[in-house]
Amino acid sequence: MAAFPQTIHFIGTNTPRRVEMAVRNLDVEGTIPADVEGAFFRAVPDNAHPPMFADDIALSADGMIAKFDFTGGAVDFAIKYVETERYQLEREARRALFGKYRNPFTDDPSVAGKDRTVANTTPVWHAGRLFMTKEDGRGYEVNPHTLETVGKWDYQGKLKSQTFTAHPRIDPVTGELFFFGYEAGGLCDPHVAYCIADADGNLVKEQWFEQPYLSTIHDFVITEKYAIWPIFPTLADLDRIKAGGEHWAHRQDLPSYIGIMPRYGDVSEMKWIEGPLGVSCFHEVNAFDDGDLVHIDLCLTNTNAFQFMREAGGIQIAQQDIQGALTRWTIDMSKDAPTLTERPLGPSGDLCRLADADQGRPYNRAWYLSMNPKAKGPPMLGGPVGANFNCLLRIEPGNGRITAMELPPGAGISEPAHVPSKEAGHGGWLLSVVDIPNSPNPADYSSELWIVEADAVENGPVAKVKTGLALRSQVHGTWVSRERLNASRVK
Ligand code: V55
Ligand code: FE
Repeated sequence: MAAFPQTIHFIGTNTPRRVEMAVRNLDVEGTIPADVEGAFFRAVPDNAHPPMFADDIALSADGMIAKFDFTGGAVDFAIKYVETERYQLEREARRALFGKYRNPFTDDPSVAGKDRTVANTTPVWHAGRLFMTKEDGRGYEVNPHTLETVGKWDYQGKLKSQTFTAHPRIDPVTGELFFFGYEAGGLCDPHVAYCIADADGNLVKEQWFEQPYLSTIHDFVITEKYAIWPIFPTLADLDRIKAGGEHWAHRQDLPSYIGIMPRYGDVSEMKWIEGPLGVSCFHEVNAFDDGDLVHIDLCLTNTNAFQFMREAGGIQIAQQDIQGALTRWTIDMSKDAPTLTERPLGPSGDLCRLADADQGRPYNRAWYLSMNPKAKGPPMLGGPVGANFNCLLRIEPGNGRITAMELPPGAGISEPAHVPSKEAGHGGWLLSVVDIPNSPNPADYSSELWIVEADAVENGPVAKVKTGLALRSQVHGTWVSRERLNASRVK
């Protein structure tokens, strides 16, 4: 078998582990809070086979679904591949058959026309079902108890979009799932499907609109009144893809835009508002209505955070030189032609987390990951962009108050999940995997799940769950309570 390339996509916390397993009764240091009763699901890209091309990237790796299960203070761990069509074909062949990231023209001819998605980005829970999602295809339903793959999810044949975002938004009051899919009609289609599934999981609305350019739309936001797509100039080009090149190339010279329409409205009501040139964002924290004003809080950078998307656009900026800020964009919807105003809220960072109850509403706290300016030495290698964050921030966007949890030297942290508390006035808990180096060998680290009081991150963890393993980096995770797990559709 060919070896894995020794690039940032396959070393450090991106070292292929490829092990499906289940371990019971992990070692717990400290006490698991009684509120933490349920499951923390994580999406973990982990190549089942060495890639076809040496310049392959972490975003192409096969999706694994991982689960930390919390029952009465005991913690069990399990991880399993999502058995996508692609995974099954490659398992049968015992080698990679799909080529470059989002480029079907580089595939082995035997898999022409087959589903390329690896379902490796976000576990999504809605209406009693668990899905593994990636923006280039439809989601796959997964059994939340056994982690076995149930199959591709298309709302009983109703969904027309060929894609489903890894960042849908659930309204905490109505229970509706608001989602979209871009390149909805297939490769390089400019149409975006905007969809709503009701609280019972029925697809009740699907409309398509055209985006102003062929951008990568990773996330979107809702408010009580609006559905909002901030988009950024990282663009696809069919000729480049046909020539075997990259799907995405970033452009510093083109504007960003906000597409905004009433969330229960018609796509013909969409307004496009121009934003700053050359900026990029993968994740919005939240958005909310404030009279006629709409505020959108986003993890903004001055260029694309992924090196391969910058390089395809001829942009040479080292990872550590990227500038950014947690940023608030505000628009006044009482104007016929609204414009965008911008102000910084906090330091640069990404992998933000909002309490589910605050989705689309005015809010006074959120969490995200950042680089600690006081940390000595280089960041821990690995993760989607090749360098792991090393600091967890809590921000009060109303007043700018920021508190931080720092990590041991050289450690990396992945996106936190939030567990609400049943105790009135208590802000709940954050769960986050922290990878702590054991030796100078970047593949040698210990993965621990830290539980932190959500409103007192500066105090550090109240409990550490020791896996005794070096786990491959996750992308996103989600918390599902015991009540919801017990009421799952798949038993
Ligand atoms: C992202 C992640 C992806 C992807 C596109 O975090 C964007 C951003 C894990 O896969 O395919
Ligand atoms: Fe994401």
